Amino acid sequence: MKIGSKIIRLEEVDSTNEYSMRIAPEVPEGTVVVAGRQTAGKGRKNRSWASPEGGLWMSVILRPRRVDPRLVFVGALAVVDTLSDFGVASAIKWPNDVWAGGKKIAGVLTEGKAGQYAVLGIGLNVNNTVPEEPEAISMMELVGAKVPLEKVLERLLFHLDGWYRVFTERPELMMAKVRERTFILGRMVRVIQDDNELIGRALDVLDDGSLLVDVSGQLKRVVYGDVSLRLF
Ligand code: BT5
Repeated sequence: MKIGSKIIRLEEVDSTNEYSMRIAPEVPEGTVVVAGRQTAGKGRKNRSWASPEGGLWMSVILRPRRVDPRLVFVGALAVVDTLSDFGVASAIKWPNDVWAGGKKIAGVLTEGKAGQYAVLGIGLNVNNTVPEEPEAISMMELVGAKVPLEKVLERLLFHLDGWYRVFTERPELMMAKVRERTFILGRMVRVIQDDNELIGRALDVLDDGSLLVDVSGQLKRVVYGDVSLRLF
């Protein structure tokens, strides 16, 4: 299985994740869906994801052996490596964002049906801007010129394929890299999960993907999920 050996290209779609879930039962593993724009791009908890022309909006259909929330890091690491190929320094904001230049440049959304398929969706701001999101930034804004979108996709697929292999075979190695690439460690964070909120210092990303936070001397493990994280 190679990620991207089959690519479905759409000019416009509601959401590449939604589309991928519709076709997942009938396509080979590693199939990629990429769209020029999304009319209903989504983040977690049905937050909306701005997906105008010029960005990279894509999903890959996978059939992992078991449900593993760490799949999200395959996407985040692949984005960081791709950006580095274009001279853009970035880092992971646990759990599912990639930040560059102090702003959010990409988001990862994993979904799926246990035992059947998983969809790994990535939104990366390339030649688009997101004027309605003050915290968003794009490659074009950072590089100061347009970036060849097709090359970005090519590099992203290459890195996704590599990291997916590591995730499958040596997840602890992948987590070591996540730890290295996460910029929030050592910083004060506010973690919001449903009605719960905690404030503390982010200490570590554990091998199971959770975040270790020091809350006034008490160590708390925050499990990956629909967690929002604010920095101070
Ligand atoms: C995410 O959610 O960051 C996951 C985004 C995944 C998008 C991809 S695009 C391809 C695939 N198909 C889909 O429909 N989705 C995936 P979350 O952590 O919940 O963050 C969402 C928040 O990010 C929003 O509430 C906005 O504040 C902000 N946001 C929206 N659009 C953005 C953009 N283009 N760039 C940066 N931030 C954005």
